[in-house]
Amino acid sequence: MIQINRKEFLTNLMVGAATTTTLLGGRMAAAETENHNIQTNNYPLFVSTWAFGKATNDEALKTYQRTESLLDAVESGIRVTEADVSNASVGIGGIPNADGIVQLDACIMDGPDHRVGSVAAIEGIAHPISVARKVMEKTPHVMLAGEGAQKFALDQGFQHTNLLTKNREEEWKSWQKGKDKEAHSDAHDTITLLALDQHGDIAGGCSTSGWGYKLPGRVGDSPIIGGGLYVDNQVGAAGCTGKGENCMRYCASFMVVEFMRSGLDPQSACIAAIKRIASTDPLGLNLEIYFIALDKHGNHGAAGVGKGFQYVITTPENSQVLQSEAIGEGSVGAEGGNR
Ligand code: SD4
Repeated sequence: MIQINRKEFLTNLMVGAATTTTLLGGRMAAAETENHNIQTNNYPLFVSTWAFGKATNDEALKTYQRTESLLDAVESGIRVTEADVSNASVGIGGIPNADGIVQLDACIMDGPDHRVGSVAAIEGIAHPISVARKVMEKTPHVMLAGEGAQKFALDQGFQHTNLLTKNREEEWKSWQKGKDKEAHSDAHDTITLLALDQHGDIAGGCSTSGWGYKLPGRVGDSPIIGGGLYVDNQVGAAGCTGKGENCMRYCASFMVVEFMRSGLDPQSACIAAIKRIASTDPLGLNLEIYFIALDKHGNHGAAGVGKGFQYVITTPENSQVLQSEAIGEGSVGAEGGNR
């Protein structure tokens, strides 16, 4: 079992805090680090998970330039990924659950008013991010799940859509015949999108079909506020992708934002959250979790376990796929120690 030594963890945090002091010392200092600091005139800024987030960000930027609405930008960007049938982990074409039914999770969060809308295990609706937004704007609730979420969507005018594509159905059938009926744990790639405008306002959203061949009714971290996504308009935002169970159990996105509140820059906050979780969890670093984060000033960062992961940064000047910081197995102490 890989565990982090408590003293080592505290030392790591102090290193992170030192980096932050440099960052807080001035924007030029930050620009010289690897923290991808963004100039203040380069807004809006979009940060999303995985390389497919580039199309998401590009659409979000176009929408923002037309509407000046961060929520419109987040919704329209995520809809691009949801509509991509070749993407096996989001929206139509997503991997189904163990019964061969595609169940989707999504949420959206509005920084300035701290409003949230979320849907979980919704079936037969192609754009759960848009349903989540309706939950936020048209109901007094935060989250709708399962049949209730679908009924609400149909009442709001969304069309019933078959989300299971031929390819995914064939794969599911051969999975069913296979001896190994374990859920397809590596078949998961949420789109999570964080957005910041020139006023310092923040919004975010995420959408996923979740863990492939999951138990029917399983809900991941993506629609759970503080788990898969968290936005605090005073501080910044963070989102998680990967094995949702390992984010939900720690309110991981909330944790990243709270680390930023306490002074860490976004990348250090992502690293600190991973190390914090690994320091107490029996899984150690075998967590399969990946974070993106941005702060109110346009600093952004990412980190994941193992090989890390790709994420995308987009501004009006540039849209680029970056490789996150990777927290490798053993890099935070494999000898055990205090938990
Ligand atoms: C889930 N976190 O349902 C999502 C899936 C994901 O990269 O993000 N995969 O657990």
